[in-house]
Amino acid sequence: MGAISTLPTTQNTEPIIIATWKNEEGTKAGWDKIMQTGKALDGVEAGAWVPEANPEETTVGYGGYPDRDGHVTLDACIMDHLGNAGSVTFLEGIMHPISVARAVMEKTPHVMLSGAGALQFALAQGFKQQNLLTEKSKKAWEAWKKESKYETKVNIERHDTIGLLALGKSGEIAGGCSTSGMAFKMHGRVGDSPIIGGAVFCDNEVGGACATGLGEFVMKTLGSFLIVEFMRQGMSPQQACEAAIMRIVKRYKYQEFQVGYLALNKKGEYGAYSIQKGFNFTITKNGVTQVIESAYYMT
Ligand code: SD4
Repeated sequence: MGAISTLPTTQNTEPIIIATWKNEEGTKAGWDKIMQTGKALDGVEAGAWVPEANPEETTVGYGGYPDRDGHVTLDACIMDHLGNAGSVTFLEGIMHPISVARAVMEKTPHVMLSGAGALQFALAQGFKQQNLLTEKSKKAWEAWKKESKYETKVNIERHDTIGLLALGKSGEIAGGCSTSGMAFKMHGRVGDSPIIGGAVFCDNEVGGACATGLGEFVMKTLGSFLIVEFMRQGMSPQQACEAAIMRIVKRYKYQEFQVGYLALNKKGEYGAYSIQKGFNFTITKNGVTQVIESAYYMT
């Protein structure tokens, strides 16, 4: 099943930003920010802001589909080249959870704040509280409630959780992720997206990785950490993504769901791999933005 394929790579340390799915506006915004401040971390944050603020985007931030009780609950995390990390889980009413995660990283001695405590912290930091449930997402939830069917199969379909990796002007790595999680999830469910080592991991000696898809399987295999460790052992970003997907495929016998990984090493080489067809990613380098289809396991 699934031939291993190699993606084009670069050998330089020019800035670069890559994101899960088709996120051209996000990577362009991130690229512009890196050009302005030089910093990968700023690029990651600016890149996540775009889908977070887009009401048409139903898997991230404002306009995200709610949980089964009608609450839009957000997960996000961010990690810098020094190994600092911040994350928020189960956060309601704040449009830019990536920035709250960054504030957790920069302004508290902690890594993760959750739920009411994360909201309290965000408000104290000056973030504004607002209703994130749009009419469109409310209607989708009301339609879903008629059957209330919870199927992980849905994750094979296209999603847009944004995971980002960037190299800044000094060649330093940063990563981040932001999502409203699985549509119509159980109230209180937290996915992989705020888990450092799950949806995002960076090590400035090696590179970084990020994830999208059914978070339960990313969490159970600590996918992004695994990919970075595979790269440390000498694998290319592509090989490392493939090995991390194979870890899931071999360990869990069924594959009726989607997981997609991205990896970027310090040379600016990148890779992507998913379980199912349909995963793609966006890259901006040298100011040029491209959407690329990922190789995948299930044929
Ligand atoms: C989650 N990983 O909450 C997220 C979902 C996702 O695109 O990636 N959707 O499990």
